[in-house]
Amino acid sequence: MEAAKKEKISVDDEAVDKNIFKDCSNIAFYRRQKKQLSKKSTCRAVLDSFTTGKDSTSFQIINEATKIPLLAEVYGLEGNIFRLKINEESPLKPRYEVRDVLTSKLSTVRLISCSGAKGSLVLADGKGDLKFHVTADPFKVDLVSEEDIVMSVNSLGQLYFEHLQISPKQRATKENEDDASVDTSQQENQNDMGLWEEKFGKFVDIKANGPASIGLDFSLHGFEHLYGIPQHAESHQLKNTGDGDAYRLYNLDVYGYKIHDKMGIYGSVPYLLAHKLGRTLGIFWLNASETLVEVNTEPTVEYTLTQMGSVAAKQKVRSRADVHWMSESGIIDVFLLMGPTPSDVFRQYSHLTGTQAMPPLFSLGYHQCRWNYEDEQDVKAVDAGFDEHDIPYDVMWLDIEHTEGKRYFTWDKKRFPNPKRMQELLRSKKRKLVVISDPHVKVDPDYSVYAKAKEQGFFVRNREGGDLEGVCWPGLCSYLDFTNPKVREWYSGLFAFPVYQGSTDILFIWNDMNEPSVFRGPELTMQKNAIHHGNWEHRELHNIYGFYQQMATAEGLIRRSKGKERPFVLTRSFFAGSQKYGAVWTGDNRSDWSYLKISIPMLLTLSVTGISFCGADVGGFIGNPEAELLVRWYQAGAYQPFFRGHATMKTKRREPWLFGEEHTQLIRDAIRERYALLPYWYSLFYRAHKTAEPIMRPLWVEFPNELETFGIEDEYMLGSALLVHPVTEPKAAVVDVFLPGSDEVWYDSKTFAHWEGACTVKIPVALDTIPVFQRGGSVVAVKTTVGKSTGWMTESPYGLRVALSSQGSAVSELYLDDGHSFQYCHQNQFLNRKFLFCSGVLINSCADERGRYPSKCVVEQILVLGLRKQPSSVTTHSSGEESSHSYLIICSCKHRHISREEMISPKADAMCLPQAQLTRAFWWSQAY
Ligand code: NBV
Repeated sequence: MEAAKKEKISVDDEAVDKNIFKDCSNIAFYRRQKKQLSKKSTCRAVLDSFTTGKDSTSFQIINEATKIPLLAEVYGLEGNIFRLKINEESPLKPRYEVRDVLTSKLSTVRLISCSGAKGSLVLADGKGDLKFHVTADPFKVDLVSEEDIVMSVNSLGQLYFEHLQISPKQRATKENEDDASVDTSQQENQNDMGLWEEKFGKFVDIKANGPASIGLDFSLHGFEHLYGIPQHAESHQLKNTGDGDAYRLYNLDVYGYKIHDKMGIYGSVPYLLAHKLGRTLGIFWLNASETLVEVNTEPTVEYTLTQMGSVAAKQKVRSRADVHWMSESGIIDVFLLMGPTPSDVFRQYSHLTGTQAMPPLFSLGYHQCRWNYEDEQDVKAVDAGFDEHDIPYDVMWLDIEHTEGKRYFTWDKKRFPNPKRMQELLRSKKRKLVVISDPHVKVDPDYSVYAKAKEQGFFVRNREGGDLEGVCWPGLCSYLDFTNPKVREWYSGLFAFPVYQGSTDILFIWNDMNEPSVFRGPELTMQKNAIHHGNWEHRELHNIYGFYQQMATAEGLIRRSKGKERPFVLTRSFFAGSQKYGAVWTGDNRSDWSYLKISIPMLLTLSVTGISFCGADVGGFIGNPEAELLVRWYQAGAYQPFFRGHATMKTKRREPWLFGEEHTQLIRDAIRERYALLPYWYSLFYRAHKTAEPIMRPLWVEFPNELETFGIEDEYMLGSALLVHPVTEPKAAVVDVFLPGSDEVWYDSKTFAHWEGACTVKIPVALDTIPVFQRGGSVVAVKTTVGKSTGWMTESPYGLRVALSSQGSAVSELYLDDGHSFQYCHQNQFLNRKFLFCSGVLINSCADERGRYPSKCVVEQILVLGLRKQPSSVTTHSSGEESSHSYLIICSCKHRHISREEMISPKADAMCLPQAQLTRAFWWSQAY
């Protein structure tokens, strides 16, 4: 075991050894596709074969070289989505289709065929303006909206499908072999092309099913800006891929990953978004095998076409983005999300894969982690340190060393002799504990988890049929086969309180190493020919393995509470739809400014692909941050959805108070700022859960009609009200902040200085500055006092920060509930309030009549920014006990502009209500 640890962590300060991982040139299916596509053989759709069924329209596609028929199925889905499935018409055996990702409620719309020109067929849903236009020869599809071709499929002729074949060995023994069924081109250079066997270093991948790869191209007309396909340590906007430099989607454990690189790291969401003025699109490629994505954008060019007399006729060539998807196996199952707006695309994607789970409130607080907190005493001391230094925090984390020899679900008896006592201490502080649970299981017949899983055949198997064994933290391990529903059910049962000895209801879970990480495996992961439930090879589903572990864990936490409590599960590996099960973090980053900086685009990319609850290790996992970097990282992390400090075992201790009083104060301020904003965060999570709006939003999402925003990734919107521009450079004295929107007003959230939008402002920054700007037209709810943890703040009063638009109005919603149970959805126990400021009156009304929740909270402070006239009086009014409406009326008789000083000290102009009046204005608690 010690050897295993050394093997993994000896590289602490070294760059990633990229030779451990493949690049495109080492990937046989990539080489095969490239070679075959260069031959330009075409495909044609057989128009006579078109049949319309209840849900779909299907037709045959024939590749002119192989003559083997493919079957294409087209579905119209509710809400402007097309689904195109292409499979072999009669495969030798079934090909893998991803399960458990799509929500069960997908509703189809009947597509009707309209007449097309000769040699084509047009399908439309009869409702909208969208058409699915199939050209037969060569086969291509155009998606047409209002006579405009928005997207084409296979217009570059890259449809590629390797048909399953019998192996050369079987063929040799088979008499009367049928030559016609063999794609002879695929037999060429067998060794080099990795058809039945592929080598990488000392690893040999023997492929029982032979070559099975697929591919297809998409051209997006008028588009230059593409986003999505996490996870890469890369810019938010996708870059063009040169030769052999595709974005790789293959979940891998890459310790201290290199940044600005397209190699695959921990998770994969095969979903890409494209945006241009007037339209946003999505392409969701539902395939869980290794996938490569090539991207090529051609910007708009204007060129002189002809010389007619003295006048040169200019022609504008539209920009275009080409996207080429290639996967090692499975089928083509692609969803085309037609927008047209960014929020439409978010909603469409959530119809397919679900929305962000509503998290328990505590998980939005600050998390303190380290590999490792040594023992109960250490936990106690760190916990007390937060109180001594008056720093709020919610969750203490324990890494792998808390277990008995890395046997998850157990406790190291020396270090943690009494885990319940430790949890009671945390409970008394209204805090929680998160412990790690990895997917590998130590091979040890005396370890009950191992023994039971072994007995029931719950491990992934090797190609010989035995349990697969690999090396990980505990030494020799087997890996639970989470793709098997029975394994998931059993595993989720392990979290039951009587089964998981020493656990209590304040204990939550962290799934790590679930790519899965296998130390001596190819690319540090599981060999592709390992066998899963249903006899599927690991290659078919590699990218979804971690998804299934988080799914089973979340289910386990729900079950242990008899369905009452919301789970919290953090996962390192993920797939499309992981948002339904909890949070994701960006793995083993480094204590370096460049990693702080890249955390923003990495999180923005996760956010637009549905995973809103995401974060990066604050301080950087590997290395020792200097105080300035640590402070800046806390400031950035305070404004990112998942906020956890974490560090690897070789680093110096770095609890927030270990860097001198000045820095302690700065970190305290950053964390307190996070806690003050909790009502806003919680409301954003509710929106993400209900309507799929991302929480961290790239500027292009909020300002889709402003070209300047499309490439910005050093700042972002938190919801629609706050613009955050974290400082990510050392010794910064000033940051350039772009404030979008020509009709917007922006207020500095600390100084209240304001600017009109559509400009870049130079903001002077000191070490205590977190550049955050409130958008005019918004109301941000805060807590006016901060407690030791979220649990201490349930009854603390609210403040409202009303920032007026140029028209003098503002609006927003505030969501609240008990913060932990499912009562909000089962019993409507929630409150959703709307604040509207208009013509000097702030109206607080109910935004969702179904909700009921008794809250004792009062609003004790209202700050109005941007009043043009000084108020002469401020009164509150409630329309009676029974009513849920109340009003704050600001009367202005003197017509003059208010000075900045007056805004800053609101007492002078009565913008801040006296306590007595406000107590009468605690709308929600009066109403219920
Ligand atoms: O469990 C130890 C670490 C963990 O602290 C880290 O957050 C994970 O990303 N884990 C990886 C395994 C080993 C890292 C060398």
